[in-house]
Order: sequence, then C-alpha cells, then structure tokens
Amino acid sequence: MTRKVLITGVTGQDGACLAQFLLEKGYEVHGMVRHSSSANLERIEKLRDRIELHQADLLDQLSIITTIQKVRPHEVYNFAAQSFVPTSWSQPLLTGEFTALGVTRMLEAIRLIDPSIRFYQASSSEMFGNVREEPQNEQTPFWPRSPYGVAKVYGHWITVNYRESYDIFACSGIMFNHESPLRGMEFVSRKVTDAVARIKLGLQDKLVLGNLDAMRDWGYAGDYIEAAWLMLQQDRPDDYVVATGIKHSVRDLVELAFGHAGLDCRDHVESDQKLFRPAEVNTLCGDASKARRVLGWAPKVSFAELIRMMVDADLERVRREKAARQP
Ligand code: G4F
Repeated sequence: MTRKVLITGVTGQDGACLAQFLLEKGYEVHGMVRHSSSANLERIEKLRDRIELHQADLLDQLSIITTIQKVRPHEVYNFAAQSFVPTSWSQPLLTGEFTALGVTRMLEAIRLIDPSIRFYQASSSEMFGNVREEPQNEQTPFWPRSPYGVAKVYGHWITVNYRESYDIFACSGIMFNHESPLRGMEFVSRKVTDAVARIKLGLQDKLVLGNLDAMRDWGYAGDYIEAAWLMLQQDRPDDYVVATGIKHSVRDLVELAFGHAGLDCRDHVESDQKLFRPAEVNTLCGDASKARRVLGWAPKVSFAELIRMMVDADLERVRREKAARQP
C-alpha cells in the first residue's frame, strides 16, 4: 500500500527537502500551504506536479481538520512555524500562535480524526538557549532565550504530552541548525554565502552581520530530514537530538565561505551592534548519540563541505541572474 504523508511548511527548506526524499521512497506526498497573495513555491517548483497542495493554516483549526480528513495521511511532519528568531521579538504573539499553539492544533486534529497517524514535531536546539551543559542531549534542561525558543519548548512538551495522554505516535526531533542551498536568506549561513557570491561577482562590496562570536552546531538539512523520517519508522515513538557534535563560530563560517571564493573577509565584513539580539544563545553543540544508537543515523556532510556547497550554489545562481539581466 502506498504510504501517504502530509507535510506542513512544505515550501520551506526542510519541507521541500523531505518532500523530495519521500517522493524518492514512493510516498504519496501532500503539502499544507497557507493562503498567500504571493505564493512562495520556489523550493518545490520542480516537484509541483508530484505533490498535492492543500490550503490550510496552523492558526485555523478547521482548515487543519478538513485537510487531514481529506488526505488521511499515515505520517504528518510539522515543519511549519514562525522560525526566524529575531522576528519572534517583534511578533511574540504571532510566534506563539504558530510555533506553540499550532502544534496543539495539529495534534488535536490527529486525535479527533485518527490517532494512529504518526506525527513528527520539528523541535529546536534553541530550546537549550542558555545551555546548562555541553554537549546538549535529550535530558539537558531547557532555558530558551527568545520568544521563538519559548514557543518551541511548548511545542516539544505538547508533543510529549499527546504521546503520554492519548498514546499517539508523536516524536520530537530536537534539531540543531541545519542548512542547505535552500536555506532562507535571513539566516546567517545563507546571508553569508549569498553575499560571498554577490561580492565575488562585483554586485556588492560589504556584508554587515551581528554577533560573530556566536557558536552553532551546523549540519546539512538533507541529512537531518532523514533522521526525522527514521523517527517515524521505529516501533516506539520517542524524542531525539539531531546534531553533528561539532561547533563553529559565525566567524569560522564567514572565513570559510569567503576563503572558498578566494576572498579575504577582512576586506568586506563588518559587525554591527544593531544586529545583535536582545538575548543571545551564545553556544550550542548537540550530542546525537541516541539517534546514532537507536536510529542508526549519522551526519554525512561536514561543516566545510556544507559551506562550500552553499557558496558554489549561490555563485552559480548569482552568475545566472547577472547574465539574464545583461542586454
Ligand atoms: O542563522 P541564525 O539566524 O539561526 P538561529 O537563530 O540559530 O536559529 C536557527 O536554528 C535553530 C536551530 O537551533 C532553528 F530552530 C531556528 O528556526 C533557525 O533555523 O543565527 C545563527 C547565529 C546567531 O547566534 C546569530 O546571532 O548567527 C548569529 N548572527 C550573526 N550575525 C546572525 C547574523 N544571524 C542572522 N540571522 N543574521 C546576521 O546578520
């Protein structure tokens, strides 16, 4: 029997990556998209004729119920969220509605329609925030440092709670930062690799960043969505940290990206206090030994390979765009 999946946030990096991965595995793929006057379908453009899209909204319980009733998926992956940390300070309530309560709306729909549907919640290393220990594992206490992190803590615990209260096969994947050429331009990795390409091709001269000393455990999104899928293929639902176990500073990322394009970052990069966050997560580094042991999962792409892949993809794209603009 063909397995059916419903992916929320299918137009984002992780949703698009997972859609591609599950199509290759023979799944019937359905995606949930919000109504928007300017639909952002870029990342799934090549998959459009193989994915069925449904208009629904994490803020609207009825639309979620109607969609799940119509699709009757075997697996649901909840990637939709207000996921940009700085925006969570300017829109804390909206962030709470999407990123926290949206998870309950998904779980309520599953509980009402068919509690045998398997559910994946995209939890985040931002929940560890002001880290209590290093590296962070599934037992490390949370201390979120942004309204986004706080909302993700709620999403994590409501997932655990529906598993314990209603025996729903609900898993929470505590994912550390994961990037790819599909990453949104607002996140630091892509902001840097896009700037490197534009500087290299003479379209820009400066790159202004915030805190260059922040440390993150950066992995490749393609590796991470496989871990999410593996979680839903187990005999028992559980929660897992997904990480590489190696951390780097934003400065390391910058040096690597500029160096790969033959540029010296000291000539181009500035740090501006205005881009610092009201409360920063200074360092994150995950311990994914449980995922390794139980799921047999391990990251395949290294930090250096990831950044080089992103710089190369942006160089190619910016070159194409530049050529198209020339008469
Ligand atoms: O790339 P970032 O914006 O990612 P952040 O805040 O760590 O969150 C990402 O990863 C989480 C997983 O841990 C996800 F849950 C979340 O949805 C998102 O995908 O920033 C990374 C670091 C921060 O410390 C930030 O202060 O880079 C620092 N940074 C320095 N200059 C900057 C900049 N971040 C951004 N976005 N832009 C800058 O100019």
